[in-house]
Amino acid sequence: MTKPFYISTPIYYVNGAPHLGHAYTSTAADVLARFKRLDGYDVFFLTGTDEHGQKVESAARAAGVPPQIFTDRVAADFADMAKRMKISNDDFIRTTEARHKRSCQAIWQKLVAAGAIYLGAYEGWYAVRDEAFYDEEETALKPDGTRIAIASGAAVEWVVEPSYFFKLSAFQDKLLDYYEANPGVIAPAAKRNEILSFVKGGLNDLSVSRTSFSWGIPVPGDEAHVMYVWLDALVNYITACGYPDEGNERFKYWPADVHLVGKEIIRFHAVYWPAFLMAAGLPLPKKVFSHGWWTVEGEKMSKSLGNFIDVRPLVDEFGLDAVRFFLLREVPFGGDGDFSRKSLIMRLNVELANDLGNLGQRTLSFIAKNAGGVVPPRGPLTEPDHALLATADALPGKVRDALDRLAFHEAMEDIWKLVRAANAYIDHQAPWALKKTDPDRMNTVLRVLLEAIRTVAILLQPFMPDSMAALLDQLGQPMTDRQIAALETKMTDGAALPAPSGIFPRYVEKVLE
Ligand code: ME8
Repeated sequence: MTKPFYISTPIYYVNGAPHLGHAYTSTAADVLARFKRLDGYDVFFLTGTDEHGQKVESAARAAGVPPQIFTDRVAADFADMAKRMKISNDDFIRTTEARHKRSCQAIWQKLVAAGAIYLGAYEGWYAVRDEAFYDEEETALKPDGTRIAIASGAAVEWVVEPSYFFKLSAFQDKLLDYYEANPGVIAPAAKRNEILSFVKGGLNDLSVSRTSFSWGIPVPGDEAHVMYVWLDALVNYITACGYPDEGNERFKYWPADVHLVGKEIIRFHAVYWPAFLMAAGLPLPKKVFSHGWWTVEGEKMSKSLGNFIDVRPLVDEFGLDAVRFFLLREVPFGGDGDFSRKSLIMRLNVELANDLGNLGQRTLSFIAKNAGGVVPPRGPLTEPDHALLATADALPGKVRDALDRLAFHEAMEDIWKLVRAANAYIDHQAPWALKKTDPDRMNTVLRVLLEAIRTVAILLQPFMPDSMAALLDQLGQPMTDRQIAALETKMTDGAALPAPSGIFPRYVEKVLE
């Protein structure tokens, strides 16, 4: 039986259009999902949209359309972005779906039955932009007299309303035990420390319903209340597994192996979510990984600057795989990064066109011209052959290990070490010089190169699915044999190779800056 592997992205708010930040998380999750599938896992990959709450309701009002029509429209745009980025999600959940309402109401009842929910009144600060409550110490007064949340800069307002509360305060020790027993559960380490000190500092009960607006899931038995949008949103991860029907086929995927999130929502995922699950008696996620934030040309993306980048025009201009490659290559995963056209073009030209594109192109066209267009047989191996093949053989393990730690940049760097080593190997072995003097040796050199290129192509499929499919076609690798395990079998002597063509053209900036 294949092992299940469940990875999720956050479900994105539909108050605005999808942008680079959303595409980033989804692409990273997609790379891991694709890698795990290639590595023999039974993967469930979930993404979707977060459609309730005050923020979405007011965006719909500003657009002058009823919230359901508004969310239908924006959710379709998110689904389109996912499709254009070739995100291979197995489901796309929308929190306005009937299955989700049922699931949220069921878990609510579970929490009530467990004695974890009580009726009270909330009085305190609330930031609509973050859909979050803040203690006074977490806010600051600006010189103009308005108050903001220190962490995010979002405006807060004083809210007084009846509210149901979740007894978060009762979960402090249980949460600390959970973190202690599962050292890798919150990553990277800096985030783990941040969450640990937050929880050690003591937890207040959490307001989990609102009465001042109605765009949400009604609280069962008290329909004047809608559920707090974060409770509603987090539950999506089990709704998609069929909750409350725990006998559902999908339930085998729960608990999630990785919830991938941006750094600003780690607290919701690493504190509130496990506490809700503990109260409901459900298994807890195995890992919550938070990545960093992108700025654009040095600026934070914001409504006021109007500098949100939509990835789709970039895909049209540079090609899908170049964009996917850039997103995961440019910054160490977990850290912050900056998007600029200049660095995108640079990486595309240097690493894709020069390093990888050339390696494939010069090897394959040389074989087409000088080795009969077939996989050349290999003779006795020399020291440099062994060295290159040993680097290739060790690579699947290295990439697997890096991706298990969500170190996408490290996986890429390991792959590029082989690409660079293979380019240096061609230069030193100079197959063109062997053509007349020692054709058998030439064949061996070409064969060693082909094996190295095939290793690179198979391992890069999750990052660049289209171009690696094209490269594997050119290597004559059967469609049914492109799993990581296919690398355990050598290529077939004499197998015909189709006519090669370039995969990564150099990008020439059309307009000079
Ligand atoms: O927070 N850089 O939705 P959201 C990198 N609905 N990633 C970014 C980014 C940036 N500049 N901007 C956004 C929500 N992201 C909730 C989540 S989950 C149960 C509910 C990515 O639309 C990043 O993954 O504000 C971040 O966590 C997410 O989009 C926030 O999306």
